[in-house]
Amino acid sequence: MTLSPSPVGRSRISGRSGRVAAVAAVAVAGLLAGTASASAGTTAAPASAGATAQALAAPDIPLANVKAHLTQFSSIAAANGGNRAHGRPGYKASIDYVKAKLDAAGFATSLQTFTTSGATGYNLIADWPGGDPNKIVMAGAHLDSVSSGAGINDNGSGSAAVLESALAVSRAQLKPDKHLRFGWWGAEELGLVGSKAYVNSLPSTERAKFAGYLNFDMIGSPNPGYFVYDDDPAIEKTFKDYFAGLGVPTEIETEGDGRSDHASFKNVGIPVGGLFTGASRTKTAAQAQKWGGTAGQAFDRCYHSSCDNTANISDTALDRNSDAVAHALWTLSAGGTTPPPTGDDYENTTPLAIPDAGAAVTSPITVSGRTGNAPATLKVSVNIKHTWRGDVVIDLLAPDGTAYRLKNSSSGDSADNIIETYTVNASSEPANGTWRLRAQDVARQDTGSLTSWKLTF
Ligand code: DTR
Ligand code: ZN
Ligand code: ZN
Ligand code: CA
Repeated sequence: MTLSPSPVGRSRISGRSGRVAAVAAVAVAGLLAGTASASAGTTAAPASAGATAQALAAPDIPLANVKAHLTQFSSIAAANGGNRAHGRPGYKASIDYVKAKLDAAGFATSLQTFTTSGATGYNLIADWPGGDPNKIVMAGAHLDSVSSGAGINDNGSGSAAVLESALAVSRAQLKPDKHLRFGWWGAEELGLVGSKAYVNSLPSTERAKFAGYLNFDMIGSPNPGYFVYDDDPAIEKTFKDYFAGLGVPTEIETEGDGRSDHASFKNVGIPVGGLFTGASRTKTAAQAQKWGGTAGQAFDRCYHSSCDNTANISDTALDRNSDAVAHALWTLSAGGTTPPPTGDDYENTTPLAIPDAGAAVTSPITVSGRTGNAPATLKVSVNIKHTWRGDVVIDLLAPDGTAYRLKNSSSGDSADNIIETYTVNASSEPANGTWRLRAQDVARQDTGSLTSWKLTF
């Protein structure tokens, strides 16, 4: 029988902020490239439900978990002379904290030592077992601070986001096509020393196995900008598509190469990319117009200062960037980089309002000229803008009206937007005919609209 979404009870003070908070994991992924045009169809008659879909996209990274790591880094600094700098006890304590989390989550970890400025430095490398060992996707962040403070934005933010994304890989027991590796670097503040030591330790045969290195250094600046490294085009597009899906404009990171650990990888020909929310440069009026925040003020007024503490973080920036880290890992470690052949995709890009706590709406795609049934792995890519995505129930309706539940409502999932690719076993359905996406907002307040959706056979 068709799952009938029941009105979701909730207490709320006003709008989304007053709702009862609850954590719900909702996956997010960019839409696939390449489309065939679709013609309009007619509204489907309701019918019995079918199988549930399984999302193939990154989970939401809980901001609370990322901030808990920042709290730990802050405590470590407080207990060790006020910093987590290279050669100081606070740095090794930071390494030990991160390593313990990863060991407990099933990663294969190793510590790499090096010497600089008369002190031993440490890199932490963590491999997620599985995936093609000849295609490595690596995410990294420097873990050291400057000696003047705890380094919570620089670079606790990047370190915590990469750590929590790795833990999300473990929670999901992800089985990516490519091999996932993670790195936390020492002595970046002394001149990218740790990451250079790591890359130099790799024989050329190992370097050739890297499909990409993703760098995250300062991704929670209190007066944030949203900068994407403009190095490898595929990596850059992955990040830009993600933020476009959130409706957040991005700019190319222009502080120049060599400013963080991705340079060590780029210098040996490994494709790189990454995210940055800004340091001591000043936010312009135009940037404040598109991103909010304060024009004429530095993106991070506490850059390399003692006030780079847990108050020196924008939760919104840290949340969005942490989710972007996970999105990039899931996306770039998945199968081949070639999109499905054009002609197997059918897309409807006609926007459709989803009435708040109202009737379901449907958007049609008519498929013709195919033979036989739809595949067991029919991909349904959905792009819905909504200010409280937990309100929305989504079904795929086959041409004969059979409904396949893609997403249930989840009270309290207050995050924005649904950008997700579902996989549906539609092998019992003839491919040709008019398929429909049915969306319903089942809770009052907060509303949204379908931007586009796509079928990939
Ligand atoms: N060098 C980094 C901060 C930094 C400055 N510009 C960029 C551009 C891209 C990433 C990081 C940075 C540090 O102080 O750690
Ligand atoms: Zn720094
Ligand atoms: Zn940094
Ligand atoms: Ca609503």
